[in-house]
Amino acid sequence: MKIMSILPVTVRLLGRERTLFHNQFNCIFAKMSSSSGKRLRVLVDMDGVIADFEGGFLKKFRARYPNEPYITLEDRRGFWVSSQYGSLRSDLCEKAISIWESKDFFIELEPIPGGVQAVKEMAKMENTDVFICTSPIKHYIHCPYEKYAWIDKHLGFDFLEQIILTRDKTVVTGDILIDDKPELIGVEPNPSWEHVLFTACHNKHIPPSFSRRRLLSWADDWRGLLESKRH
Ligand code: DGP
Ligand code: MG
Repeated sequence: MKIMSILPVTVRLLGRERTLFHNQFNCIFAKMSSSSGKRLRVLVDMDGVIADFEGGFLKKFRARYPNEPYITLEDRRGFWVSSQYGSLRSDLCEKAISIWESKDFFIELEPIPGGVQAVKEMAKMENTDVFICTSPIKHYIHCPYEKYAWIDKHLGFDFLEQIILTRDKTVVTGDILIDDKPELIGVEPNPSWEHVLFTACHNKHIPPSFSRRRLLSWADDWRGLLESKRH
């Protein structure tokens, strides 16, 4: 009986030691390589890049408000879902917000095809550090917890070390930030990263720009993109 009650604690502690060892090893290794300046730091956004926020929203909006008008993914324009719903009819703005403020919204988001696989693969690449850089909504009762739970579920427990939760990504340093939000603004006017726009239903109509590269999907050449930043 006693052994049975001690066992989960022991397993938890062993899990923690394994993580600590893994991190210490990574830190030492990171320092060794960074002295030669070769490590690449990749920041990957979550909603709209590896987790299907737009698809999850539309599915739950239609289920909760079956008699209300909605915007198909084809017709989505602009980053802010609530703004577009509000312009359809003013009360739809609040109804839209109620969807992502609900329990289980973030944890139940489907992975975007190829995203989880790509992140796992890049994390295994030599001289590469990958972080999930994501902005939680300010209604914090469910969202931050569920973002952690989503990463645990899809990328594994050890990947929890790689999460950066911030509402201002400009203060985070990195070589590249793969993000579907067209405008990333914050207190730092010159962020260290190159913003690569990940194509999403709300941004696909934005005309091509010389100054900003795109990743069309995870089937696109993300390996080449990373390689281009190593030189
Ligand atoms: P990120 O992908 O890290 O840029 O996070 C953006 C967050 O903003 C994500 O949780 C989705 C959420 N979001 C999308 N549309 C709206 C909106 O109209 N209002 C608010 N408050 N949040 C939104
Ligand atoms: Mg996003």
